[in-house]
Order: sequence, then C-alpha cells, then structure tokens
Amino acid sequence: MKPRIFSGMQPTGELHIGNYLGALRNWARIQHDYEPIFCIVDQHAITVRQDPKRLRESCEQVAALYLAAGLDPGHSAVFVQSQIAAHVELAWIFTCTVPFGWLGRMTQFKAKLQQAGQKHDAVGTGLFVYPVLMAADILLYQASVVPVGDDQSQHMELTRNIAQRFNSLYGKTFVVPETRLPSVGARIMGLDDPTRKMSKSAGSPNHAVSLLDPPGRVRKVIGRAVTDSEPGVDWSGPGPGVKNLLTIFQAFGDWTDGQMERHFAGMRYGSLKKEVTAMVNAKLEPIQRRYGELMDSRDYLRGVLRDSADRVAPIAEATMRRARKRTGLYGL
Ligand code: AQP
Repeated sequence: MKPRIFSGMQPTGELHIGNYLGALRNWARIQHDYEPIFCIVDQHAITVRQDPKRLRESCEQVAALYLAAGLDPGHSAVFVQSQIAAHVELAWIFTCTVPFGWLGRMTQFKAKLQQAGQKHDAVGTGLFVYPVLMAADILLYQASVVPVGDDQSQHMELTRNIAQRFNSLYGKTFVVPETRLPSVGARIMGLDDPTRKMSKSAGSPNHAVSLLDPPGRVRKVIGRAVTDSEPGVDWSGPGPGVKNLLTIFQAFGDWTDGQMERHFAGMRYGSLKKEVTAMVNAKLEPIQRRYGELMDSRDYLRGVLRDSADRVAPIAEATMRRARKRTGLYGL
C-alpha cells in the first residue's frame, strides 16, 4: 500500500502563486506516488471573520483551483474540512493534551497578534488554537507525509510533537508525519515587500499575483515589484526582491541553477521582469482555462467533494474510535 499524504489550504481569498509553488503544484506532481487526501480547510478560515456566503463560494472556487492545477479526483480525495465533523472532535482532544506554552511560541500567532497591535481582545481564540486543529487534520488520516510551504514548518513540528505526546501518554495511536517542502519556491515573498512572505490576506494591491489574475494585471504587479538600486542581476548575491523574482521564474520554469545563471546573470531589471511576466502568464493560462470550465460544472464539482468526503470518512472514524477509547471517552 502507498503511504498516505495530507495537505490543505484555507478558502480565505484568491490563491496566489506562493500557494501554488509552495504547495499545490507539488501536490499535483507527487499525488500518484501516494494515497492522497487534500482538504479545503474552511474551519481554519473562520479563525478570522468571514462573509458566510462568500466563504461557501470560496470553498468551491478553491476546489476548482485544486483540480485545475492538476489534482486528479479519480485518485486524490478533495473535500471540505467541515464535511467531516471528526476534525474538530480530535482537535478538542488535542487541545486538552497540549500545554498552553507550546501554542504561545507559534510565530504565526505572534505575527497576527502584532498586526492587531498586541491587543489580545482583538484576536479570536481560534487563531491561537489553530495549529491544534491543523494537527488534528493531519493526524486524523494517519498521514505520513505532509507537503506544505516553508511557513508551515513550525506548525508541522508542533503536529509531530502533539502526535508524540499523545502516543507517549496513551499508547501508540498516531503516525508521526514528515514535512515535505518543494526544492524551489518553498517561500515566495511579497512583490511589494520581499521581506514578508506572499500572503492571501496581505491587503495591498501590488503584493501578490493571484492564480486567477489576467495577464495585464500580472504584468502590472510584476512590473512594480520591488528590486534594488543595482543596474542588473548580481548573480553572486541578488537582493531579496530580485532573488524572489528569480525564484518565481525558476520554480515555474523548472530551470536548473546553471541555466538560470547563464540566462540571467547581469540582465537588467526591466528585461528580468518581462521574462518573469511571460513565464507566469504562460503557466497560469491553462490553469485559468480549466478553472473556468470547472466553475461552469458545479454539479460535477460538488459531486467530487461529496464522493471524496464519503471516501475519507471511514478513515477518520477509525482513528476517532481509537482516540476516544485511548482517552477513556464514553461514546465510542
Ligand atoms: N508565500 C508562500 N510561499 C510558499 N508557500 C506558501 N504557502 C502559503 N504562502 C506561501 C503555502 O500554501 C499552503 C496554504 O496555506 P494556507 O491557506 O493554509 O494559509 P497560509 O499559509 O497562511 O497562506 P496565506 O496565503 O498566507 O493565507 P492567509 O493570508 O489567509 O493566512 C500552505 O502549504 C502554505 O505553506
């Protein structure tokens, strides 16, 4: 039997090229080497306020993007987290197992708290316990590999710690999963600020390229990307903005370091931006076309989500039965 992989994304806005290069494309590439389970994590999305109607629509848009980016629904399960109630049930058991201090050390929470001006009353408790739900998502399916972007490394370490802690307290129950990062593109940075990772919720207009951006907007956003005051690409030590553009090109194009150096060393930034724009637009075009077709086939899309949830439900239930028994919960 092939090892199982699990990963997911939040339907919190338009997926961007960071989500694609850091995670989604990797999922599509490796899916056939594994028993793959891919989730749209809407319960994570409500850790910040969402418009209910838009959230439901967003779940189907993300499902369409998963398939448009190459997930094969005949092989990969693609479903929405809230279709399987066991995610939150297991998260509660873990919440009671995890020391408070472990969550307080999560840098993503600290960053969100900082964004809220350090006001604890301005951030929801869900944002604090979010990594526990993420651990439940993964451990529920006994996944051995989790393909994610680099920003999730700390949460993955916590997931491993939670599995180990539960196993040592109650006896071996959970597979301790490995993290799998892509070799290029594990952390795509914001185009307007290459010191911050590209993020769906950043808010500023020239920050990200969305997977659904039309070619003209891609040209505009990449054209305005922050570079530096050098005249052209200094291959031995490009600044963060230039490095980010090179990474985007290399990841999309699957070029080797040698090819990159021969082609880009010394190139002026105007030409670099033109090349990156052409590469990104060429790669997004087929995804956008397929996305449009899928969004016009809602019954098919909903059928994929329903069938996938039916497929994974017995795996989740088997884990829950063991977890309830191990912790002494009465309802089995
Ligand atoms: N900039 C990035 N570069 C590479 N990979 C990235 N990922 C996210 N940003 C980058 C990866 O995409 C997957 C989905 O992430 P998520 O939706 O669970 O939330 P996130 O990591 O918090 O992503 P965003 O875009 O920053 O969303 P918001 O703004 O809603 O928080 C993960 O595998 C992640 O590593």
